[in-house]
Amino acid sequence: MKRRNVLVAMAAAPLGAMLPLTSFAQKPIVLGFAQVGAESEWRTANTESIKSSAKEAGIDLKFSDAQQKQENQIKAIRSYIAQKVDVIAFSPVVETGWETVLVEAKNAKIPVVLTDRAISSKDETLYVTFIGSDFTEEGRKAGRWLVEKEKGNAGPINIVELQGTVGSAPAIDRKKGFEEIIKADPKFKIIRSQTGDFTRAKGKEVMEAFLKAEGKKINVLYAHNDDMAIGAIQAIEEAGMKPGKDIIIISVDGVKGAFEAMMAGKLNVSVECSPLLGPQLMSVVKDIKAGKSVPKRIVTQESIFPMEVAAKEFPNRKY
Ligand code: GYE
Repeated sequence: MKRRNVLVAMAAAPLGAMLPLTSFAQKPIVLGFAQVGAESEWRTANTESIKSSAKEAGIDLKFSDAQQKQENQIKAIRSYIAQKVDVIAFSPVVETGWETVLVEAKNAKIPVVLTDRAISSKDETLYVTFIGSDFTEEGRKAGRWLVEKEKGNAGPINIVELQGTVGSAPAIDRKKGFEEIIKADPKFKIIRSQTGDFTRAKGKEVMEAFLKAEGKKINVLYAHNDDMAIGAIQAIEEAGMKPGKDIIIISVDGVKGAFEAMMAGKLNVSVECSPLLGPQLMSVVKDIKAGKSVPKRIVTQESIFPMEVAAKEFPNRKY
């Protein structure tokens, strides 16, 4: 600031409260958010959380939907850089390939916040913080639930896996965490594993293929999100089998659709992954603008819901 402007600002500051909105009034913080898409119930709740909490926080939100395509997200980030927004936040659809655009943001001195999904980059100066769940732990919770459930069953226990979007942090980590737990006992076997891209339609389609290939051999389905599990439930019913009984189903997210499926006895358990990241994001954005230091990693607290507690928990669910 020029010396004269500093003096004007100083003189105006104490009067701020008494004055009507004038040119001295602070401009709202502008946040550019590049969303993954609208692939699941989780994502819809996440978008809603970000939009409503921006409004509440008085933050001017620029929002874009990349339809699950990295190139679209990169374009959106570039346009936020060109618009000189105050902060950029995004949920990276996949883990790799972000360096170039993030260096551009860094050179433009625009801080970047990662929400929900992480990137895999050695350069930690490319973003200020990562707010989101511990996906590996979610995978472990799913694995531990299964180990406990199948205690006393000699096996073999044949598992089919519906993976999330190829190369995405939740797909990579939920697989890793689950395998880490079940590999302790060789009776557990993953006989098929394929991506269903986190959508109901793909989940159904891939489950149909699994059923065609393996039929009654399948004992367990592990789906990386509820939407794919819900799609698969349909495929299982259409094949004349009982989801939740003939095939044990484990999924992740804990969205309302999963609770409904659990109450109907068709889904055995859902590991919680909270999409309600908006309020945390807005407070971090404000802290960054105020020059406060923020932790490099902010982990979301979560639980696990077996079908036995679904009816009791359902009224408390917010997404
Ligand atoms: O589990 C899935 C969504 O990144 C945690 O993305 C998120 C995942 C979530 O499509 O439903």
